[in-house]
Amino acid sequence: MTEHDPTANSALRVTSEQRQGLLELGWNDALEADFLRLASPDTRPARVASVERGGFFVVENAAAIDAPTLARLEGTELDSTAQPAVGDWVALVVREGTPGITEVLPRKSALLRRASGRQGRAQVVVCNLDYLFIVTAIGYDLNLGRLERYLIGSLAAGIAPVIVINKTDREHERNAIDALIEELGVDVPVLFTCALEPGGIDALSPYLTSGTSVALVGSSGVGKSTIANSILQTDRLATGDVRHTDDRGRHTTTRRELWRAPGGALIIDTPGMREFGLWDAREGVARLFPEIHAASESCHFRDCTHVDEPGCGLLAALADGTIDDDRYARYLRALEELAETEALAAESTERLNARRERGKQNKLRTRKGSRRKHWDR
Ligand SMILES: Nc1nc2c(ncn2[C@@H]2O[C@H](COP(=O)(O)OP(=O)(O)OP(=O)(O)O)[C@@H](O)[C@H]2O)c(=O)[nH]1
Ligand SMILES: [Mg+2]
Ligand SMILES: [Zn+2]
Repeated sequence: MTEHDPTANSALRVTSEQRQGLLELGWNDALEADFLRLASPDTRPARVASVERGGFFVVENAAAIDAPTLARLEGTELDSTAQPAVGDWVALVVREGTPGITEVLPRKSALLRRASGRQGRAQVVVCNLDYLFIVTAIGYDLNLGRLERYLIGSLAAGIAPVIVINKTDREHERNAIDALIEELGVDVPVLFTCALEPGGIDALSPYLTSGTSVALVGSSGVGKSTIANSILQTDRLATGDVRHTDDRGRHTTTRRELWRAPGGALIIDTPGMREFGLWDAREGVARLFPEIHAASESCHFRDCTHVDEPGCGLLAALADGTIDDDRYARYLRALEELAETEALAAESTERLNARRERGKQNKLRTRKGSRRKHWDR
């Protein structure tokens, strides 16, 4: 007798025809191994193309992107970051004609940000990306701090960032932009585009190979959907005007959506973000400021805040000029923001636990109460 080998019938679980369709969506051997190991035998793989209030639009091949299936999540409720997000790979089952998601396959990467509101919760922006196109535009949006936040998020998620500076047809000083990029001080590709001109996005081509997943993120109005339309060679994505006074867009795109480009890349357009709040991104801060992070490793106190502690490696490096004042200030600001979010998150967890505990107590009380009523009768 041989032992049960879950991969033995892989040919039956993912047919070659299915696999062909999945490859067009970015499927690979590692995903297939995870799927065979984790998903129940009556399921098949699919990718989340968009999320609606009532469920998740999933696709099983590139053609289905135009007519995705609405599936719901089955079984126990997952916490918010474990819920399927756009770009996720899931296991799909059809029960009584209704498609359901039974499993979210392990994510290769997930871009997280702090959800808007005071609660201190995380939000998954997109999953399983090869590249993150951080889009900004010549004009008011061009800003060092903004770019840095997206870079930190991207580096923390393990997604290769690419800075895209759009609207090069506008009047601009190339020197000033080069200076800004230099100030960023990271070795990240910076590409220039003009989404309105034919050939204006050619610089993106090397990143858009078949099966590659790319998301466009950035402020409203910088031209994400215009770029996506140009990549997809359509005009299906809505685009909108910007205000003349400050270049701000009108939040034309309202949901994240995955599309397949003619060249085979998977493109995710996203709604403009007012702010990219950092979440769980210490790793990203360390990668964006490697020289400062390295100096901090020699701090005497493990929880050193690098402000006035004795034996601070960072203050020493500042004093002897090995690290830059401005970068030090930006590094500290990022860490402060992360500490603030962590404190908020801890508070909400505490509140949630207290509420759960109260709920349990109330249930016990009503149960006791109803029993007593029984006896009284
Ligand atoms: N001058 C110029 N305008 C552009 C360029 N690309 C896009 N636009 C314009 O910028 C405006 C906003 O473009 P969208 O593509 O809707 O911007 P978005 O980033 O998708 O905005 P949201 O969906 O609101 O997040 C539109 O009027 C576009 O025509 C460009 O390269 N140059
Ligand atoms: Mg848009
Ligand atoms: Zn220190």
